Amino acid sequence: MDLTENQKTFNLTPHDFGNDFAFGVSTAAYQIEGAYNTHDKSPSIWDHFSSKKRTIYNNQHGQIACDFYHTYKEDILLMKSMNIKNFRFSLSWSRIIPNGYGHVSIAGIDFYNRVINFCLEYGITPWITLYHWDLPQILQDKGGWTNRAILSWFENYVKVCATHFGDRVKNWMVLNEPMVFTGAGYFLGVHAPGSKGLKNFLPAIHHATLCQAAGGRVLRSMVVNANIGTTFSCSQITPFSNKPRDILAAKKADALLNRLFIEPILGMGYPMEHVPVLKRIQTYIKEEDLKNVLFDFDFIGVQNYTREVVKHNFFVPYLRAKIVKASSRRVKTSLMDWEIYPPSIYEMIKQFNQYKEVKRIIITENGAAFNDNLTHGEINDTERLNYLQSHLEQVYKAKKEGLNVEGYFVWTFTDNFEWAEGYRPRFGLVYTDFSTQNRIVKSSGKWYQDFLASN
Ligand code: GCO
Repeated sequence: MDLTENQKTFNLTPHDFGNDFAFGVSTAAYQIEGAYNTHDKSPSIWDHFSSKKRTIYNNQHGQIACDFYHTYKEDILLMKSMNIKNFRFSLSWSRIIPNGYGHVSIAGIDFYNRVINFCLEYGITPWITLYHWDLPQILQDKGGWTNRAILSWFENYVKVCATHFGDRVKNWMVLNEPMVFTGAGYFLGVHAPGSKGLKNFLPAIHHATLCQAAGGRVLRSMVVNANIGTTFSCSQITPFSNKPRDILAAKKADALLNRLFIEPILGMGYPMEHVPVLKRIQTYIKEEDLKNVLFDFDFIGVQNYTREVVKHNFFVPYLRAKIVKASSRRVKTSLMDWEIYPPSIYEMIKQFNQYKEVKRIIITENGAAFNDNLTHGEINDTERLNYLQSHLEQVYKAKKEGLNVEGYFVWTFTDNFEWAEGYRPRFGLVYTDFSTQNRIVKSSGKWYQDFLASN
């Protein structure tokens, strides 16, 4: 493999990041497990949403995905062979409690016990995300995240998970990217459950904010020595120009995309000054909520992929701000049309370090999708290799400046179901041949393996 310029200059080892720095990989239940109706598992909102026509690229779905439900041992052994010591995965609520808040599935608990035990047997630390977007459809039929009852449903779900797994799992994340699952799923309608408008978005925001803290409290009360976090999607927001209205538009977008869920945790409330429409959340706020949205997380998961360039646009309701697509800016992009802009991860580490109450920051997702071509049984994914190395260099820059960052998890291990885009975007360090379920370690995966072994 010809080394690119970037590879010739990349000379970091894990040692440079400090002994307590956690390197790993991140995945999510609906994107990898398959076994969508095995035993008594009930449909999730993604099973339901992807069963409808034209919601997912080429009408694809996660009924099989990477078949991790059946291949978990092989995949974990492959991680072991790649020197990966930290594995982030999520639990499927509808596999564990099929009716959402009652009967606990023996088969569901057994599956995750087998995954956890196999990880521990091979010296891999499990990092569990409780909610990565796959709400039981049966709860969505009762309003899902727009129904305040989700607070008790979610607390019960977390208690069940803590009861069964808390003796062996110490690293937990409560929610994955609430901005995305409320925005795409309850405002734009482009993700499950496909709801739209403020009447769904605003209650979903508040109930997710309540649940991220409530989930933390349940874990704190039930799991000894728990390391409790929650995760946020975040991108550096750059104004399109120095015009005051573009600078204001960028501030509005930053408030909505980067601050909306972290600041209530810290007692700062919702960032209404730049997004006045958020004042309408008052409708859903009860007196006790003001303290119940607070929680002292042990770490915050920062999930960064790109940056956004934003300009004023009068015609965009509520925000008057619009993202300027990367493809129209003639910049390097990934297959998702996301600009490849490594300094964004540095800027986000810096921005989240400004919240003095945040104890630790872990990059719980970073990665990129490219066209991965299988050539003579190999995938020479140089673009992904350069992406990962250049982003790690930015993380190191932050670390060297004394900023708080204590981990880096690559999104993702194997190519998997990329939500509305289906299987077209491949993010994996490992290639998934979905027709055979064979795994082929890509050049980026081989590099990560060597990097993790180097010191
Ligand atoms: C997210 C999700 C992942 C995605 C990944 C690539 O951050 O949106 O956590 O499930 O697959 O980010 O888009």
